[in-house]
Amino acid sequence: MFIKPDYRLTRRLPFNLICAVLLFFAASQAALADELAIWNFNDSDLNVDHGSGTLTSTLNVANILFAAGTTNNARQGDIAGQALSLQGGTGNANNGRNLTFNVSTVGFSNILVSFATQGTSTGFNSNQFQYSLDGINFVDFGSPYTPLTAFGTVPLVFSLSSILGLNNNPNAAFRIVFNGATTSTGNNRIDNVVFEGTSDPVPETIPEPTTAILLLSGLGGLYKLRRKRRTGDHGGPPLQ
Ligand SMILES: [Ca+2]
Ligand SMILES: [Ca+2]
Repeated sequence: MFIKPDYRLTRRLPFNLICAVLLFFAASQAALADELAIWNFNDSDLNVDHGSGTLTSTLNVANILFAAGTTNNARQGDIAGQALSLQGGTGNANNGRNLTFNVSTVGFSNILVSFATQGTSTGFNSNQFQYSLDGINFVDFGSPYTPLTAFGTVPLVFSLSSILGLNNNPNAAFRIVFNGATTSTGNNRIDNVVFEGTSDPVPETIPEPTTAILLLSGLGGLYKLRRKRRTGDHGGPPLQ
């Protein structure tokens, strides 16, 4: 028994394909991650682990160590692994020295910085968070903080949404200045340093007229090809 092909289904194909293509373009514009840069220190170095950014330190290299980390503030399935462990150094030489993170915020606003931290009783206990709009001049943000003695489950969070100059800024930088260490081995661990923000809306891109014509003519060609194949396969009547 001859079964008449459902040509209505075939006729709907171009419209469905056009919708799929337009949805793909829309999705590709909207798929912007909120996390700009993450350091989890699990590979025991200062290189960024997710996203992009750089981390430098003015502490003596001998006092930049790595020790057991935490899942407090861990992202993207990161394990506890290692944490950065900073010591006071001989003569507490590292008091007043810093970690500096350079993280471009281009395309983002409402910048949020968070990390897990803990310290020993003779480690750095008066640490100042700072930000910079030009990567050179740093400004205190909030009061100095004292790390708890254990990582716990709640990270320190610095919400910088009120600092509009940090939005969409290729030169954005962030710093922790360490103070208060009273012994050479007194230490402060830091783990899962996360920089995140709200992705700025991307203007809708409307295809150039020539691009749209090429796209539609390509789809039209595909449509005709499928119709020919259908007709040949089933011997159905010509459609036009
Ligand atoms: Ca870690
Ligand atoms: Ca790393």
